[in-house]
Amino acid sequence: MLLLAWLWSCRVVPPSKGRSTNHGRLGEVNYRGAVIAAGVPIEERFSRPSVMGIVNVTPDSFSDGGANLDPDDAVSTARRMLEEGAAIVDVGGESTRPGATAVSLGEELRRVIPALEGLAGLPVSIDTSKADVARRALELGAELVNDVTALRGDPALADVVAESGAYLCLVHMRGTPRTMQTDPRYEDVVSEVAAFLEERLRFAVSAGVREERICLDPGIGFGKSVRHNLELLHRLGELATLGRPLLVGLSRKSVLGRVAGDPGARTGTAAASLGAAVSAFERGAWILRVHDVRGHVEALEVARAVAAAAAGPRSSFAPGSRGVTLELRGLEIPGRHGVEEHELEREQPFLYDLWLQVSDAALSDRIEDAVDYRAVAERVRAVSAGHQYSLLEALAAAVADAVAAEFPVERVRVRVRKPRARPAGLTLEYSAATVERAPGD
Ligand code: HH2
Repeated sequence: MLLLAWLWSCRVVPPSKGRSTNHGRLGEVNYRGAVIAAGVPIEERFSRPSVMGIVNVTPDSFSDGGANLDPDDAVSTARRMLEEGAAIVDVGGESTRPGATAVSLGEELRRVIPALEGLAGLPVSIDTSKADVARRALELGAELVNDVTALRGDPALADVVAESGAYLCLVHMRGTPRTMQTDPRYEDVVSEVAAFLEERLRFAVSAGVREERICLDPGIGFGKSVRHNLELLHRLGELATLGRPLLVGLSRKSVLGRVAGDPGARTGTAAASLGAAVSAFERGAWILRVHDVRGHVEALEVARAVAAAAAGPRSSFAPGSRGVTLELRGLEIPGRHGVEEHELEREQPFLYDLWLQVSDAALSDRIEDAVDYRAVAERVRAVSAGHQYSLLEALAAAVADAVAAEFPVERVRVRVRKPRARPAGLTLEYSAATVERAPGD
């Protein structure tokens, strides 16, 4: 059972396509159903970072309201965004700016359908909380449903997404657009947003949406003060540990104008948006939802190249690196490691996560070119059983040393987690140590 669960969690991440967006692949793939049917995980469909262009077919969106209300304008804006390097365009017919009032189903359909028809065959996301709008958009070729209510708005939406096999973005929002900015308070905004997204992720999966189709979004500006938004960005890495790609929408939002010194700002500039997007990317964002596509594509391309170069040979797991990464996640092996007396006496579960970077030879699809997962798991068990380690880092290093020395990997990263650690009588979700090794280190 353990082996089955573990094998299921093994994922192969193909080499990056080099550019920061993959709209270039459009010529080769018919997105109207083909990708959905093929079941490509969202992290393979979108390389990191990817840009999502915003096309609001609304009269009242906080920044581009009215600019794309005419379907012809919406279509030409979307086409331009795709030409400029957006991986997808997000078409919405209802503003969710603070204070916005809801629009009827009929009105939302009237706004978005002509635009979606004009974009047939192009990569489109539908920004809606309504099942009927999503259904119609998916029929017209949309491949992603971007729901700012995270499946809490319309009870029928989960089924529509699950049945279609579409990608799904779950967004954190406190309250509704009408009320969300009235004195938002959190004890710890990051852990509360993380707990919410984790719960919505579980809900979506239980409703039949495949986890690998889902991305998560902290919902910048959705029921958050300036400080909350900045803290969420600063600690974005903590949300990345939920294991799903992060979509982040900062573009032109008021937080940027307020940081720039105007306490009453309702928008931020394009330049501030670029800076914020790069910062979000560096902290783990995968897809950036933006109005100004060309600038973001260029800025993020530079940020990606810097991240890849800075990684150098010591950390080839950086975004954009080439090669194949195999992931073995959540391998559970009981052990007696720790500094406390009781830890040495009583077994407790340890979770091992391994990232194995292997050469492109593994793409040959020949078993003899592959790494034998079962043998790796056996080796981890043997290292764990062979010695009682006081410290997680020593245990992680011993596993990494063994795997780097004995398997055909170019690099290995090992994380050892101890769930429900209790330092000083406080409960942690887990404590962990991570070690990277290459053969010969
Ligand atoms: N922000 C807005 C709308 N949809 N979706 C996701 N996933 N993430 C976001 O941050 C997000 C979103 C609000 O921005 P915008 O669409 O530009 O404005 P409006 O809601 O006024 O149309």
